[in-house]
Amino acid sequence: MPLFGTGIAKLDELLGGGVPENSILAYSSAVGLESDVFLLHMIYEQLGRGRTCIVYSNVKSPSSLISDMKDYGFDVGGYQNNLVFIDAYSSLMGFGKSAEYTVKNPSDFMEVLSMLEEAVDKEKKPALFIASMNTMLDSVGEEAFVGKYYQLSRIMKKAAITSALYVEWGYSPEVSRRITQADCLILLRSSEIRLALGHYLKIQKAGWLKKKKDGGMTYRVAKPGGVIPYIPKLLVSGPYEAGKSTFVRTASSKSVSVDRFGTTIALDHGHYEGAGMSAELFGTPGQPRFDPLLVRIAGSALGAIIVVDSTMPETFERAKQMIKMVRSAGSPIVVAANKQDSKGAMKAEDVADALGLGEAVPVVACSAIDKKSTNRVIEILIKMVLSAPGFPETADETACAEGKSTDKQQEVASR
Ligand SMILES: Nc1nc2c(ncn2[C@@H]2O[C@H](COP(=O)(O)OP(=O)(O)OP(=O)(O)O)[C@@H](O)[C@H]2O)c(=O)[nH]1
Ligand SMILES: [Mg+2]
Repeated sequence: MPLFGTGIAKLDELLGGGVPENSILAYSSAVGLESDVFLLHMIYEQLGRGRTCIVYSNVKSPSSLISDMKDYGFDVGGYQNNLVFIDAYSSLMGFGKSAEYTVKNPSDFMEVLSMLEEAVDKEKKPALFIASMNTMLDSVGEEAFVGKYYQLSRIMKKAAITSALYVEWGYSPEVSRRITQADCLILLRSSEIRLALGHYLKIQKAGWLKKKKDGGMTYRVAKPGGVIPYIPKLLVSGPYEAGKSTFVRTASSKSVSVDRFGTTIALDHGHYEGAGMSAELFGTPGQPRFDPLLVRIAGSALGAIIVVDSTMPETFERAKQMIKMVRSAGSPIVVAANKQDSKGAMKAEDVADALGLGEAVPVVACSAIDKKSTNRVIEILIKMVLSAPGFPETADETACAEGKSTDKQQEVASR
């Protein structure tokens, strides 16, 4: 069964490779997010694979949609022949005909349906995109929409793949029921409680996945770039001289560290990019006088790396103490058994035994001077972050329940 890519590699990964043929993929977005970028990603992806894309455009004119795509870096100039618009916007605005298919009266559901069907039949197995299902709903009225949804659904199923966007302006239960009939439902949200979390998506439904997926993906939207999987904060900490600054420096494309006589006296900061993901790394100094800072950053980070010097077992007690502090914040932790390239370094398994942490905290062999090695640690942590049960809602709820949100908001505000 062929799988259709969303154009966002990390999301495809979460979906088990993509969305199966003849599925309806619905993005259901909170109000006020740049959610149409998800459809634009997929249009660009499918055009790139040589597939004809039909776009039902009822929020913008086809030309402004094309110019939006260009802003995100999706230049469709070479694909004009495979990009077919059903313009349900221009007639509404009194602009006249601008596309191959123009809906004269977007509030006439019968006209909308017959034009969609005509286009889908003519193009033979196209990908179909409904740029805004809620605008369609508003135009035709709820009664008609609910009453004839089965017809719309039948047409959408004729396409090789359909993707539709809903912005949640508040639906009746009847409408919600239709939306949740989609084969794949992805919720787009922004976090109000944990401000540093920014935007995230959550896969609410994807029937073809054998195992129900927990978790989701945090992201940011960039022009160009579109949806970029993004973790706003990962903590890097550990005992004195363990290699935290080296870790952040090696792992980052850009990094800053404030050192005095070789020891860090302020935060290390670096920007990580790898495996279709980017993240901000924040390193705290190791001395106990900075512990309040450690606890504070752990509280707003989505995951933590504790770097330990595998040649210095005498520092493990301190490492355990730090892990305990970070653990109380509830985010996933990975221990980097660092300096594996040094003589006398204990193996990761032995470091794990000595720390006695159990399976929830993996101990990964690492040499902070080697980028492959730092990337491996970060990738393991990111996997844990994205698949944490209920993520990222749980993070919010935990923060809320623990009354940390004010703290977090203050911290973010003061950044
Ligand atoms: N051989 C080897 N040396 C390392 C490695 N990681 C760090 N070092 C060295 O260990 C020393 C301490 O590294 P830093 O990165 O400054 O450690 P830190 O944890 O930031 O130290 P503080 O900020 O002072 O707590 C430096 O001399 C590094 O070059 C490693 O993987 N292998
Ligand atoms: Mg340092």
